[in-house]
Amino acid sequence: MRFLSPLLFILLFAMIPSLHGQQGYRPAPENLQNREWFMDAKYGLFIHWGVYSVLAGGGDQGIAEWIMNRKQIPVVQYEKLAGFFNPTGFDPAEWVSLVKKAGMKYITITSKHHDGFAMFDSEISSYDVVDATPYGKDIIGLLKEECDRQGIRLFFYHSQLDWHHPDYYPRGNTGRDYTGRPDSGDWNAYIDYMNTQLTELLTNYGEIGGIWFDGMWDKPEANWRLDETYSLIHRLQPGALIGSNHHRMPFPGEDFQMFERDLPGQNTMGFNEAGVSESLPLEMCETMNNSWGFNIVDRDYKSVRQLIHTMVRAAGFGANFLLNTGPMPNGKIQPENVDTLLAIGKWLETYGSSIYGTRKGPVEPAPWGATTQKEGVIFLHVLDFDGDTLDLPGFNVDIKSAVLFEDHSRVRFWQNKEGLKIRLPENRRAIPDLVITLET
Ligand code: JFZ
Repeated sequence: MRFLSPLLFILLFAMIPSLHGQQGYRPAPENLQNREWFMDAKYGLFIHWGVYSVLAGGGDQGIAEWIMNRKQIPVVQYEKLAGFFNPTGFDPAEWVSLVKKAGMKYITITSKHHDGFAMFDSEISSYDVVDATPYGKDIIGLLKEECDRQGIRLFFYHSQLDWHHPDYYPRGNTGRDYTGRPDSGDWNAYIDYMNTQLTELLTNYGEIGGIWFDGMWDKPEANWRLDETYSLIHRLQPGALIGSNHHRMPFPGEDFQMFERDLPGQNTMGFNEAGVSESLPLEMCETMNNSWGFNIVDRDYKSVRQLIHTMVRAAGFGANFLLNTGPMPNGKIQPENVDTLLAIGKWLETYGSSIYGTRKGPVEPAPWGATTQKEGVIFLHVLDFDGDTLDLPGFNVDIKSAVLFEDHSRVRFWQNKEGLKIRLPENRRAIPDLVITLET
């Protein structure tokens, strides 16, 4: 044992960098600043857009950006989609203005999804929007310019999983034999390729918000060389925030933790089993129907009320809300989504100060609602509660006053060692969120 343990130690250490991110990472001051900005921002637009939008889900519910894999389309056939991608109606100014009206502070857009197609001008590949489509313009570049103009931060969703690249080999759980790729390939050449594309994204478009990784789950045991990738990003842009949708606790080098279609700590989806980081910013993503990319038959839209509730509950957990839309192949945002975004934006025009710049409140979100707080005030968000008196046992912050957020009218409350009781005003059924301001 005495001989074995140092050996084991060395072995383990040799493995750690590949498995566990950027060793010894210390976020730069601008990174820490951006984390605060991120937590204040609270609300962003997620955009899944690629050549798959042309197929619009193929008439099946629940298929969009996964259509290549779900319908087993070989690479040579799938590549033809690029020839049909001509979103002449794409107007970045229209998109970014919508984002602003929606009350959102940032955009996270797919620079590359699992299908491997780059929505930016890549030197290392011709499988990109500039080289392979009749449109021929750099979508990411155009959007970034407009974001800079209008003061919106841009993040890139970047898939580590790649169903197109031949060197993504040995293949993982998806994108397997149907793609028609050779049964050989150089994994390290693939990682080099990915890092080159990331370098392009981090050097050709000015300052970006960060990188939202996805796809490691396709090959959990592979050597993703995360240490190298994360170091590269933080070297090129120390302020860029890195997150990864690996459904595990954040690895060193990651700057925020994300939750897919679940509130932090909840697991209705079955894949959100990781815990919740106590030190990093959090973000929850959700989509407006059941698809990320554009699906023409998926009309299962969530209501404005439902989405406001999710945003408020996320804020009650201290998490951002990243709400997704899948633009159509003509370059337009689905009109139903535009309506929803504007309605939530209208709500935020009034209630935004109880969301933006807040941190999670003193009691955890519960079926009745959630709490948020900032300097000197706690916001009580009553979402689903029919009674007259809201009982909050365990609420132990001293309250000076309680008023209705809307009109500052007085709200009765009782407080003792056990907690807080609030008498709620009547006629509040139609309100998506009854906000009460507690002065501390
Ligand atoms: C991933 C992507 O596959 C999907 O297309 C979309 O971009 C979404 C935001 O992120 O979704 C996943 C990834 C992994 C699992 C589930 C959904 N998983 O491992 O269970």
